[in-house]
Amino acid sequence: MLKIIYGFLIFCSINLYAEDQSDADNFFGREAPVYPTPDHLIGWIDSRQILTLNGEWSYIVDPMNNGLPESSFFGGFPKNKTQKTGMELIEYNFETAAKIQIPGAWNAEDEKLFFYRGPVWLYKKFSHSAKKEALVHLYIEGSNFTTKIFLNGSIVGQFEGGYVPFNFDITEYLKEGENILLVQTDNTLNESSVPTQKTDWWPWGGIVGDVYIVETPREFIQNAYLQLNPENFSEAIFKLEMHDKTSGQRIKLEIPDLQFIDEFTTNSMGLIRETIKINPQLWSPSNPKLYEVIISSNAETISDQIGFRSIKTQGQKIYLNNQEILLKGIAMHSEPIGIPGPAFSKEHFHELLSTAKDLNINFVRAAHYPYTRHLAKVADQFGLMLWEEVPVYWNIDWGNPQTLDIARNQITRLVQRDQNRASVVVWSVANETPLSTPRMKFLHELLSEIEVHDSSRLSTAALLSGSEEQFRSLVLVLALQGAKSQWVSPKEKAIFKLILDQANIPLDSQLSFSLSIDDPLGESVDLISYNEYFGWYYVTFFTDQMMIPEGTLRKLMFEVMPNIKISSSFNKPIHISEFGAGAKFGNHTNKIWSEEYQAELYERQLEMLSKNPQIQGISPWVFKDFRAMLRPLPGIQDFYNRKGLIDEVGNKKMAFEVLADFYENKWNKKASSN
Ligand code: GCB
Repeated sequence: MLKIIYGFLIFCSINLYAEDQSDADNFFGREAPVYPTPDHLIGWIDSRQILTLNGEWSYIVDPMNNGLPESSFFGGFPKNKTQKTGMELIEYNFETAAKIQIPGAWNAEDEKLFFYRGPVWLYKKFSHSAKKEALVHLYIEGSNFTTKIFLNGSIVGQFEGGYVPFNFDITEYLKEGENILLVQTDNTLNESSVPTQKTDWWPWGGIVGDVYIVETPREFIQNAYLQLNPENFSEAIFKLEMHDKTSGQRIKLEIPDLQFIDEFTTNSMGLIRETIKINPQLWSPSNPKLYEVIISSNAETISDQIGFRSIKTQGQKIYLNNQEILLKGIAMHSEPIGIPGPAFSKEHFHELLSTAKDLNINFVRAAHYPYTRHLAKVADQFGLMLWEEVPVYWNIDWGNPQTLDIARNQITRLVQRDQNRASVVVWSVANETPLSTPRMKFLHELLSEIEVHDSSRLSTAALLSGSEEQFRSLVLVLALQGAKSQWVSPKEKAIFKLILDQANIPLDSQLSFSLSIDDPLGESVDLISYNEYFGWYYVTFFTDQMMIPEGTLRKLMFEVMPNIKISSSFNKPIHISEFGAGAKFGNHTNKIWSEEYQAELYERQLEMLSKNPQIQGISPWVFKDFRAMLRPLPGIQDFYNRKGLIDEVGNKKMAFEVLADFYENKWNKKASSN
């Protein structure tokens, strides 16, 4: 039999080779079918009629990507061919395959897959009997990074780009009784994906958010927006959108606690745009008041808990509900405390945020990609302001329209999902992206996309700045400090003096280092955000050049840090979106990687930052040690980025208290106690 197949293969391939190479390629694979893209996002998901598919799924690893219908000669895994007589040749079996928990990442749940980057198939059986008049959708809260979906052997569609929710109408593929859902997730990143190939966090693969079967009426409310009118606190702006542009639909809006009830009718585009009169208590960190909001049509009712607040900047200040506020923040990754893999559940975020609250924060930077919707829901309840971000990170494929589509889609879905969360006060479109014209164009597109959906929050990006020339002057500041210091060795002193001589700087001069954040994107964002690593990375740039031991330069850097000036030519508030140092919990050597070094760096940084009046917010890097492929150092990192204030299981490092004390006792109490 095999011989015949091989004979047939050889015959065909020779034949095809002679005619056309692309036909030959098709013989070994097939032409890729069309994979539809997801539908418009369904909002208010937690109040819909849902069947959860969370729980145990089967999985098969497919490193050669052989299971797709287009890449397999035998039709691929979606056929889900099963043994009937014992004579069928089948080389996979989902029924007997290993099991995994969804939501969850296969590279966290299966040790063998820890470093694996490629396709994995996930399989779930479920029974469902839908109402006749209903539409049935498959909703996935997040799946990394390319996802292909098959239901009962049919192609449902594909979603490119991870972390954000998407849904498909699956009504036509559903069967009464047992259904088989097969999802291929591929966590490979490449130069045109978002994020791009290289990131300082783990590319968790799989379905990393809730999976629901959602039933809606045929004419259903797609999404609705209800937020305070920033111009008038006794008004809210109400926007609603019907699926399929259903016009003339009567919609009732109720906010029982405010005794508000009114009815509206959708226009010819299936939309409502209204200003309503309410007089809510405003949401703030000290009073995170949420109101139940109920929206109903004659076919369905949806509801949510919504807080009302305003956020804006004016000059170099930030205002929450028209009161000046400092953003006392911490940056995070979406990884739970003590559990390997990504954070996805209400419980995960509850624990993360309640532990982070011990830092006396009022703000969290949720870096570098969207987390599941539970984060902002918990933050709403906790009174924590949030920065949400898309994974446009480092140098991505700026000129590629497909890359832009992925990023645009991510920001749109994030905004559509979290537009009613009072906690979300900042949308960030990028992190540390090197300056170039295509980069500017790309990021402007993302900023305009936000503007289309929600202009009520602050926009930002963690910018890059500091020219080579600026940093060269830091060398002189360090040399001057060194030349004047008592503890520096005579040999080192001689080098410092030589450097100063060459630059014509007398020993009795006063020098301090000034950094100006002038990235031209600053023009287009509300908040000038900047990541800086004084005391950690920055000295390593100069050690070779200056021929001075790194230890000496680190010490000098600590001495000069409190006088460093940070400003921006844009008359806007600055947010220091990152600073930090690595430390292994329990390492008390006083050297680099020790808790003491990290704590001292925090002391110096906080002194420096609080002396710079344009800085109105900070979110040090980072709350918890997180998984990172870029961090192999044995015994210290072991593939964790160790800049956490707690380690991966929750042990607090010394710097934790330094920051908590700063926020509680030292940083402009008056303005930030809002
Ligand atoms: C950065 C990046 C962040 C890294 C961090 C670090 O500037 O924004 O993703 O993890 O530095 O630890 O180096």
